[in-house]
Amino acid sequence: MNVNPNLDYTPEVREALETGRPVVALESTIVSHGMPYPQNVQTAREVEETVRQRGVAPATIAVVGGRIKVGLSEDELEQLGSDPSFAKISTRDLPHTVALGRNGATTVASTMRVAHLAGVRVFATGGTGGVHRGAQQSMDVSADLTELARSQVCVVSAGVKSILDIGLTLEYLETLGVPVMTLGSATFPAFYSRLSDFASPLSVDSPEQAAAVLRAKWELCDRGVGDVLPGGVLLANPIPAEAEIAADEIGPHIDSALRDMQALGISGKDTTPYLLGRIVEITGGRSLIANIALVRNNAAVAAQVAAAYSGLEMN
Ligand code: PSU
Ligand code: MN
Repeated sequence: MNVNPNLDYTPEVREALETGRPVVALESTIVSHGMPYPQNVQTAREVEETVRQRGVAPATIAVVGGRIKVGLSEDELEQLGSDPSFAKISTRDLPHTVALGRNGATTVASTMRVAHLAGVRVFATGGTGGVHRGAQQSMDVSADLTELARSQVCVVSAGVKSILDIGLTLEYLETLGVPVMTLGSATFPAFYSRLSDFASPLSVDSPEQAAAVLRAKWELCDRGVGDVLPGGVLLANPIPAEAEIAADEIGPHIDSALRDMQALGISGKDTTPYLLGRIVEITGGRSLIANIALVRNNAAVAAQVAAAYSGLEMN
């Protein structure tokens, strides 16, 4: 177990890591900046329970008072969901948040980095960041993508939202050498919708197959002489059919949220939180119901992948 002096583990996560039981990492920006209170805290608790029910320890990751938490207490989870002093922090922000003793909610990128440090190999989220529409001008490409090329973590997500340019996001991941595979489908999913307009670069039929790919990937990164080239894997998991909002229905709402954002002059790291909140408003809360369903579904799959991977690791 990694004894990095900046990391604090909950007893549950510490015990799991010490005894080789599987662990699933969970991000915290989705709680603080991705959903309204109190549904955010309730969802975070349900997601942790979903993971536990499969015999896997949940590690929700955030920075509290400069300490990097690998697993949160009940009180910390409540604080994360309700206290506006939790800034959205990506990988670049981690050192500053730690050194100045601040509170931070970790994005997919920074959660991956912490999971990597802690030796947690599987991570569940809702949707990952990607190449933003108009990135040819703005150069707005999420650090989630570059982190996928570095940290040794499998991210389970429902694909990327069409607030992003899905085609360019897939191109970028190809350039970075990140395996992108969809569970049980040949088509890459678009978060609220099971189908995007893009074929998935790879697919797998089961969590066990996904775990086998992780093992092969990481075996191929290690020359056995200490120079490891890790990097992650993106496992896309389509939203459950009963919760999906079809692409032609959500598409116009996303376009109108993007227009509102432009009119307000919002850019940079505020883009994603603004759009998520605005789409919930425009859909009268329907998108939030879909979001909660897909996060829980991703947590269930991540737990299965983590369990299968830890079985392979022991062989
Ligand atoms: N996409 C979603 N829901 C989210 C996010 C993205 O569908 O909650 C959050 C995640 O924390 C992700 C971050 O890591 O937004 C990406 O932000 P940016 O585009 O600024 O990199
Ligand atoms: Mn950005």
